[in-house]
Amino acid sequence: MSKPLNIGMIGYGFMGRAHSNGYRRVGNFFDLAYHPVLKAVCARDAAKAKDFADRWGYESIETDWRKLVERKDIDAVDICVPNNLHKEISIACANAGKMVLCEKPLSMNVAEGEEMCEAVEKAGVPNMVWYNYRRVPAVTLAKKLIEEGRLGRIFHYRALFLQDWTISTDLPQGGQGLWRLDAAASGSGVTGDLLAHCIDTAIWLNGTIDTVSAMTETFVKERTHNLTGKVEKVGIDDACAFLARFKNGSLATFESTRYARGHKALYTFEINGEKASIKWDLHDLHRLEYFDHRDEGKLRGWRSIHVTDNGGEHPYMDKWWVPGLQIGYEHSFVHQVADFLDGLGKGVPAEPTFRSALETQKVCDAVLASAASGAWVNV
Ligand code: SOE
Repeated sequence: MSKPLNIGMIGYGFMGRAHSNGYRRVGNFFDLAYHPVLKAVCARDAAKAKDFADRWGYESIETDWRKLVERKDIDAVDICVPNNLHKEISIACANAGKMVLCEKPLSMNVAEGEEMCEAVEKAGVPNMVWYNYRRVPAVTLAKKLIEEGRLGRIFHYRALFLQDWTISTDLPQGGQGLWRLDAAASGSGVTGDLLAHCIDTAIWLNGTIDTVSAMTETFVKERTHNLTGKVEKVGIDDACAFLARFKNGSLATFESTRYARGHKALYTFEINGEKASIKWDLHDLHRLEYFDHRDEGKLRGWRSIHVTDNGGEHPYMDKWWVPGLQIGYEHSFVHQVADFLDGLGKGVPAEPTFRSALETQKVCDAVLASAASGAWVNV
């Protein structure tokens, strides 16, 4: 019999839905020591909280996050609110002895992240940050291939995350849905929102990033602020590109923008090793491209692995349908919930913990510092 784990969700936007879907579906597909119980959702607007609770099956609502954190019937708090609230809520959760699952990026900056790590570690509460792309089966397979040494020495890492949704100068900044454009709420633009994903995957697959050289640009300098109604300076980076050196000696390029007309969420990475290379593309997320130089000459070429084999060869796929039938974006969250619950059962923390996610934050801070100074910055 699995044990209940009572979840309190703070926030009800896009990520609130993605995580709730993960909690609801996990028990249908995974055998775990714990099963999530959707106890309460918190939003300042009671009608919106009620609507969300009804749709997703939360038992109750709160309109003040402090009340939710203090509730005796909540075991784990899921933080799905803008980045400027992550620190205060996480620390309150730790002090109240609650487990914390925090949406990415961990924090506004490294200093905040350090405080958050100290709080959860001092309290000894399980904690995790939602870097969901690690749990796309093709990405997890890439990790497995690298760990098996199939690529050999790694020379290059190349990552892109391209979108086009903020090109219009009429788009306001701030408030629900658009807080990502407001530096006071988000901390940064594409660096914390999109490159943080690329950096998390890169560190996971290829190890520590030592040093970076970055440039950023804010193409639209002023936007009306939704909360004040005034035209205000835009403080986020609309685009960011950086060069990096990994500790293992490999070189990297990272690029992200919300101004790449035609691209919606084009997250891609390519890794070139001495013996083999791999490529992945979020728009075609169930495929992993693999080139192995050791293949027989006449057959050598890029192969496109459809990562849907449920015979135990492809990560997570034994839990889903039959070979050849795909899963998608939302399943990466189901997998992350499954790994968190599995970790609880086994007493092994699911990655990335706050401490691991702080490494990504350090790279983000170094990237922004380098863009500001024009110099190479050590992470
Ligand atoms: C931004 O548009 C966004 O929703 C990010 O906030 C998510 O983290 C990313 O996965 C998709 O794009």
